[in-house]
Amino acid sequence: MPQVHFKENAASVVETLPDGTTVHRTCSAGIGCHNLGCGIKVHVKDGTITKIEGDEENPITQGRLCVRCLTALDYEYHEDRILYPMRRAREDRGLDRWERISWDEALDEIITRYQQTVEEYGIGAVSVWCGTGREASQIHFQMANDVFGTVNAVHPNSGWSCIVPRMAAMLWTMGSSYIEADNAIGFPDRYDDPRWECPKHMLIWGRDPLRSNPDGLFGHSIIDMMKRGMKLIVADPRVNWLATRAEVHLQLRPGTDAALALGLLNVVITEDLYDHDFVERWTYGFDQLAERVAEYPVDRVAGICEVDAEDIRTAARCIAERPSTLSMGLAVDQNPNTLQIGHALLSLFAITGNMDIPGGCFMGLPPIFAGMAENAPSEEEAGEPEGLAKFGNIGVEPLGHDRYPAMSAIVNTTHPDATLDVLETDVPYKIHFAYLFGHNSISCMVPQPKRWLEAMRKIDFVAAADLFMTPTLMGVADIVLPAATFFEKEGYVSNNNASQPGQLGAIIPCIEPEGECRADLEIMLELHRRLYPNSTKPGWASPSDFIDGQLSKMRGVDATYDDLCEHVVGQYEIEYKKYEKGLLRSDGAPGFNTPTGRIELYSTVLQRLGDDPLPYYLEPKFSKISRPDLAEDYPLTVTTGARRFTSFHSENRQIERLREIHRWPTALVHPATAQACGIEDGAWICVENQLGRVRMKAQVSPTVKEDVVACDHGWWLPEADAEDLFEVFEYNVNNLIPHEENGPLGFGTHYKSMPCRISVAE
Ligand SMILES: Nc1nc2c(c(=O)[nH]1)N[C@H]1C(S)=C(S)[C@@H](COP(=O)(O)OP(=O)(O)OC[C@H]3O[C@@H](n4cnc5c(=O)[nH]c(N)nc54)[C@H](O)[C@@H]3O)O[C@H]1N2
Ligand SMILES: Nc1nc2c(c(=O)[nH]1)N[C@H]1C(S)=C(S)[C@@H](COP(=O)(O)OP(=O)(O)OC[C@H]3O[C@@H](n4cnc5c(=O)[nH]c(N)nc54)[C@H](O)[C@@H]3O)O[C@H]1N2
Ligand code: SF4
Ligand SMILES: [Mo]
Repeated sequence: MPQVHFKENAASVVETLPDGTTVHRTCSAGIGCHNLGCGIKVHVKDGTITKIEGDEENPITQGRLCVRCLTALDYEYHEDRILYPMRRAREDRGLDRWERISWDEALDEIITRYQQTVEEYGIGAVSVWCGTGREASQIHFQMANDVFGTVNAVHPNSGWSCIVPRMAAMLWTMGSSYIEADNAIGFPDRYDDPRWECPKHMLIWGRDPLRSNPDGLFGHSIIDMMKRGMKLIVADPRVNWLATRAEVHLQLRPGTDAALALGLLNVVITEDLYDHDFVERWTYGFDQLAERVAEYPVDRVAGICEVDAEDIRTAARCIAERPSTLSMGLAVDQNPNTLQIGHALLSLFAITGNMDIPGGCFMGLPPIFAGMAENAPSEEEAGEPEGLAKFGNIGVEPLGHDRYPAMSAIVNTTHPDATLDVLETDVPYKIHFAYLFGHNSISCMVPQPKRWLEAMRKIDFVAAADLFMTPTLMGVADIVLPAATFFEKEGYVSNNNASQPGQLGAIIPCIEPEGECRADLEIMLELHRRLYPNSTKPGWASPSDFIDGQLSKMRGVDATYDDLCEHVVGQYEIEYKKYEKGLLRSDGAPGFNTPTGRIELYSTVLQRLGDDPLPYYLEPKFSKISRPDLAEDYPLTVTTGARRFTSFHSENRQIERLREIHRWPTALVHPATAQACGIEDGAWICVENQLGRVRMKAQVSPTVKEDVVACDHGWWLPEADAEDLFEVFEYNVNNLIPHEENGPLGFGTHYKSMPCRISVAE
């Protein structure tokens, strides 16, 4: 069992400078980022932050910070921050008619409306919404259950197209939690540890970690490993910085990922480059996989993906050299073919013997993520959720799970797309109450945002907590609560909610909250206190109390919040070849945590869930091949959402220093295409398809394929008229993305491959 270990502090947690300034070491989390825990030093003078710098004592981030953390001061003290609870009449939704109220008034109203809803319509009418990766998302599922007593936790990202499909593929075919490229994250001396080996190659697939630092893989660790000799293979329709340094850049047609992955498998098998011993001892279904991949010869795949056949062969040969590692990104999820892309890529690294070896693909214990039943603490350990117990709806499924039962096996939210159907039709019942935190659906998360806005407006009462007024809050909220930043609250960070061991860090408050801001956790504890005044449940008295409870449920963690604060950050010990040692299965036997005990190249789980047990390719539903009729009007392909350094989804648009770097929503257009359409660099253009249109600034650049347009996501203009919802529908690229075009089991959608045309905007 990997344990968390702490390095003795070389620097004190709080240092006082001669002028009285105190310098606080803490972990950065969740304003303008996920809860990632980059080491940060905060200079405070007379209760005000004066300077921010990287914490070189942090063994993982070693002093590096991105531009969003470096400008966090501008965020903290921005004049637009919401500082007090506010209310507006229901008929004023969309209008800038807020009145300041007290916390008591706000909480009383939320509770009254909640209780009325439950009394009149039953607990099913209550919903709790959350976005990505902040403190709110750490506690989302539990608070929906424990405080609000509902199973209808909503995360409306179409097809749950963010990390969950990857996790499903990892869990169902490999029996593992998040499988990440081994970047020596758990060794105190990192890359110098003799147990670690530098990967020969890293395959980076639909991910841009230099900009995104996604869940557990910091971009800087890729650079560190490149300095030690690691070479890159990049599969991406765009030439990003890493692709310019790659041995092979597979510049595939958007959405054709599964075909490419099957082509790589084809080379490895036909050229006999696989690890026979590993395949024999540890995998299930190799012959069936070999038969399936025979349907994807390299020349066919090269045609589908518009990639050079020789490049596919070279890439496969590189990956077969051990150790090699895989970094899969969001493009894997944002595709209805998602489970098959994941399955094929993981199988590729499994049969080449790259799983769970030094410098290979690091496997994790089964996840404590999203309330997964198998790994959740027993009811006895956790205590019964008060809310659920009160309404006796334990076992009741979240909305949409009747149509997409596979969702229940991986995540405890409603099915995202089915949620819109329910809101629009009131079938099987109407939602009357919503609490939103850390979530900006209308600017960012949902496709067809106008439909969602209209549907959310049908909800009788909406309360929401955020740091800034957003198009979503302006559009639908009745009560707004001011949320605190990580400078102002207690908390913790852990990679992927501890499903993939990495670091565990403390969020240590260093200033008093601005105005009357409160942490999401504090707000939940207060609501719990008011709703269940007689509760004796341990862990609900204070944030640190609650965090202690969370930590005590984590495997390999024997620390309290105070212990964490003393050291700021801890690392998980790394253990390789866990499958040989009985460390991956709940029964302690050697092997993998799958029904056959082996890595399932032929997945008995997918078969049971009703999908093909072997990976296969699905042509994108609206592509020029599937829909030549659409291609006549919309000959180009739009891919969306490649991350920018200067924003986190819809956040940070208020920060002038960041807007100076990247001011407008931008579309990358190839020079040949720009010329054909009469578009000049920097021109405002209209990007449109059969579903809608959006305005973007053209950046004419040879970094995209000739017939591909790559658009920013998450745009709105805080400087625009609030009552025009900050012009969100002018600039939100999700106008072009379809509702409910998910894969067979309900996962993935077309955020990264839709048809479009472009023209100079009027
Ligand atoms: N700065 C910043 N960092 C972030 C975020 C942010 O908004 N801003 N968001 C966070 C979140 S929630 C997430 S999920 C992660 C995601 O972060 P990543 O996994 O890095 O994902 P993206 O940036 O969406 O896209 C990565 C790459 O996929 C490429 N791509 C586009 N279409 C396709 C395709 O069809 N196939 C393939 N193979 N590649 C394609 C893009 O060109 C891009 O280079 O980032 C997190 N980090
Ligand atoms: N076209 C397209 N659309 C996409 C994507 C794409 O690649 N392309 N990416 C998708 C992905 S992967 C994701 S995860 C979603 C993200 O979708 P969302 O999670 O809805 O997006 P955010 O903009 O991060 O919204 C978070 C909101 O929470 C607020 N906030 C920040 N910190 C806190 C906090 O501590 N407490 C509270 N209460 N509020 C806080 C922010 O101000 C912001 O308004 O977007 C998806 N949308
Ligand atoms: S990844 Fe960048 S923005 Fe995010 S916490 Fe780390 S330094 Fe800050
Ligand atoms: Mo995401």
